[in-house]
Amino acid sequence: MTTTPAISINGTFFSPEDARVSVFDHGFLYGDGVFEGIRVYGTRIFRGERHVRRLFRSAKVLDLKIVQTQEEVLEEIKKVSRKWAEINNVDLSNNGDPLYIRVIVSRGDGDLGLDPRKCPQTKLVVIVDRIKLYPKEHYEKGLTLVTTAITRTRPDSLPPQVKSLNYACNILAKMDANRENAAEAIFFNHMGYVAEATADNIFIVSEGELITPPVSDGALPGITRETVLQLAEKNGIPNREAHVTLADLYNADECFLTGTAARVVPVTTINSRTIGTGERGPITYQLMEAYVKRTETDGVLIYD
Ligand code: PXG
Repeated sequence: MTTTPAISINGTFFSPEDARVSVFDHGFLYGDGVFEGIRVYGTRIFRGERHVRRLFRSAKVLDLKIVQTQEEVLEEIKKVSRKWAEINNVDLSNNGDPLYIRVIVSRGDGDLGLDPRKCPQTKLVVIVDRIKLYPKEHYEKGLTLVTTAITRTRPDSLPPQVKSLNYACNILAKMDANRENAAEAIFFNHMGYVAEATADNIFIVSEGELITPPVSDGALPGITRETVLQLAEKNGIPNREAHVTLADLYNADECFLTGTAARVVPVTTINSRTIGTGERGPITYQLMEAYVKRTETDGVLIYD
């Protein structure tokens, strides 16, 4: 069933045909802006406040002055989600595929120079539509990954914590994955430690312990990552943030990726090496199940 996206720009609804931004928008001209990808399970915006908080933290680094407060941005997301249900005549409490929310804040309209002072007002765009889950077989058989020679941006350049509109490096890395028919590519940082994948965080399990690279190694502070670390803690799975090397990846007992779109997805091959037994590992499975359960209860209600 095709659905119609619900879209607002600076608080005003637009049809998909009329939802347009200017060619002078600096998000378009320079990638000058930030974004979030969020999921709605049932009527709950999963970790809505955490996503909005990260949006503002990304914006702070770029000195993007978001006109709205965090509460107002969350309200806007709720409003557009309700609008989606209304225009598509869908009862969200009746399950079905989750919704996907894309929140973008761009520097706004300026001139052809890159000086951000020429952009008087930031632009807030919220797009809501349904998202399909990935094929079941990814979650059963696990993904094949490769490493990429593209390094994660250095913290003294574009800090990797910033979820900016500039994904050129991630796209180059993704092309490396595509070329080898792999699902994803793994970035190293400028020091040679594993950072993350192009749109997901990475975890390994080694001798019963869950390990993920720290944010200071170039991992985006993923909301799914944060949730998985909390679930590990709650389920008594030893966990820590630590440097991860290429050899650690190859020798891991288990490996998985986390992200809003992918959720928790096993990895069974990296650069032609079989990871662990080559099958989805038990701790990975435990966390996949725990994560899905968490999405059923955790979140900001669209209808309060
Ligand atoms: N690392 C990077 C570089 C990302 O872009 C993640 C990790 C996972 O973070 P969350 O908070 O989602 O657990 C991301 C996620 C999408 C989409 O449509 C998501 C991202 C980028 C592009 C598209 O889900 N970022």
